[in-house]
Amino acid sequence: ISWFTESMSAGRPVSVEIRHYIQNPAVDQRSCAHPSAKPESAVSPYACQRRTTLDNHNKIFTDALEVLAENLELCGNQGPSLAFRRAASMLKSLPAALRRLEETQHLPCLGEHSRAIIEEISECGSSSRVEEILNDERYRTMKFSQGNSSHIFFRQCKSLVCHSISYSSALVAGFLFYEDISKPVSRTEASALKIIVEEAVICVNPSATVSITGGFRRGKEFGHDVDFIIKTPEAGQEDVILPAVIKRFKSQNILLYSDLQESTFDLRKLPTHCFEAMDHFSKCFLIIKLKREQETDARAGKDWRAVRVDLVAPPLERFTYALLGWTGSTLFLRDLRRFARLERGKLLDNHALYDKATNTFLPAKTEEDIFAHLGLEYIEPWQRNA
Ligand code: DCT
Ligand code: MG
Repeated sequence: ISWFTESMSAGRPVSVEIRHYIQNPAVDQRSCAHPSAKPESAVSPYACQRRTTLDNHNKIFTDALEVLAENLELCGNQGPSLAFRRAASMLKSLPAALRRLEETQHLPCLGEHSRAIIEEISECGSSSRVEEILNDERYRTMKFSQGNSSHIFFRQCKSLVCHSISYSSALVAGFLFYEDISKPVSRTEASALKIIVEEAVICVNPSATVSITGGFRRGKEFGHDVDFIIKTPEAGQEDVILPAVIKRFKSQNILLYSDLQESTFDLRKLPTHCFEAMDHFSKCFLIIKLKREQETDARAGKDWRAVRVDLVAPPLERFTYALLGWTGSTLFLRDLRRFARLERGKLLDNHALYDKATNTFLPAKTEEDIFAHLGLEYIEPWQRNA
């Protein structure tokens, strides 16, 4: 365990569990319950069969693997990048820090490259390849210039473009509010936005409700945007609510940018086989002016910041699938769909769950119903941080 205590002592105190082990050398190693120690407590290769909270005990490894993944993404190598993301995600789900390299032997999602990185960090405290990337001009320009904001801006543009908004209008909005939208949104700011969105939605339709989704529903303290899902009990209301909400934001003078995507949802076209694509629900991508508590901006008179907000309004009978999809994380959902298809012969997306064996759609009133249909233990939103 020397590599561990050495590498950990740099940034964090040695964990209680390690101290316990040091103080009780006679303790049978196998009785120190560690997920990788015993085959019967094997870690699943699917993120949807793991509970991944924000309490990451292997940050020293996952940070490094995510740098590698991010660098590959910036170079357009999505496949190899995903392998590093999967490795990091699996390590995040472990209930304790890795103590010995041998513990990785029974762990899934670790390819030759990920293992080599773990080994090097175990022995030297850092990875030379990761250090190289962190010092690389290109990577630094993307990630660190102007206080870490370019990277987030890049993500913002990527996210707007993913949502198939025209590049030019997204870029114009991105540049206009660059400084603000490149700063992370806090949970407090997300709660303030929820009040604003709720007020507008209820004003337009008193029977509609608003729930926060995305990272904040999973318990994150910061996000790059705030995601909301709107539930309308009357059929057809989902198509008219978003234009009305946008109109209200405009009249309140808090709308800085909006892109409304009208619903292209068609029940007859289900099941879709295109799982990575955006869903067909009515949705909008907004930049909203959020009043600050204190005027912290250097430029006098600016008592607000710009925040990216996504709203989605699915038809009532699609709500549960949409809620599950919009809660993420992206990797958790990717694996849930993959598991459904490969292990259960079912097709899951943000619109429906379809059983290929019986050619039927499986109904779900709650997220628990979807997990039950898939024969999976229920995973709470705060355990979906894969
Ligand atoms: N999503 C989806 N279909 C897509 C893309 C995303 O259903 N094609 C879901 C996955 C997560 C959710 O939408 C919100 O997306 P993000 O805001 O990008 O993710 P996040 O987890 O909320 O991240 P952050 O906290 O940084 O906002
Ligand atoms: Mg989000």
